[in-house]
Amino acid sequence: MLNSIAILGRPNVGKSSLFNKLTKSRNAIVSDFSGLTKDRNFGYSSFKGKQYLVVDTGGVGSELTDFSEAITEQALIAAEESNLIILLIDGSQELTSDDINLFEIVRKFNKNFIVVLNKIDIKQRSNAKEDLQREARERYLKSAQSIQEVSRNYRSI
Ligand SMILES: Nc1nc2c(ncn2[C@@H]2O[C@H](COP(=O)(O)OP(=O)(O)O)[C@@H](O)[C@H]2O)c(=O)[nH]1
Ligand SMILES: [Mg+2]
Repeated sequence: MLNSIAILGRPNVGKSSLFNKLTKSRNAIVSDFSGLTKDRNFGYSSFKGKQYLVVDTGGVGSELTDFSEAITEQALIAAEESNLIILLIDGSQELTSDDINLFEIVRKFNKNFIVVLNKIDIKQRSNAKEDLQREARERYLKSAQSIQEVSRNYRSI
């Protein structure tokens, strides 16, 4: 079966941009307005001779809109069905409680995931990376999980 990668994150962090980059397409609508990606969006990517199914999802966050529940449900289905979750964070902004909640949700899937900080080209850098590392350390220890698990699941930052 094809390995699949699900891209999750709150609205506007750049999920669809990353999807287009990975699939070398313009299939996903990229926009400054949040909430445009409502359903899952599928594409293919190849890397080192292997093919991957890439799944773009709608933004998950606490802001309630007409479709937010359905969007969240679709995103979680994509995560559930994937072999790897990319949790995308906007590195130009400070970490939000929605980022942290999503981090917890993704972690609980108990599958491989990587956290990717996006928008690092924007000059005004934030403390997102450091805060995320601290949150991860504190939460893992609080929930009595081993540090080893941190390094296995929590690879990229
Ligand atoms: N500066 C900068 N802008 C980005 C980057 N990635 C995405 N964007 C912009 O952020 C906005 C939201 O991107 P989009 O891919 O639609 O985010 P999504 O809602 O998470 O799918 C768009 O205006 C993108 O052009 C990045 O790496 N750097
Ligand atoms: Mg999108």
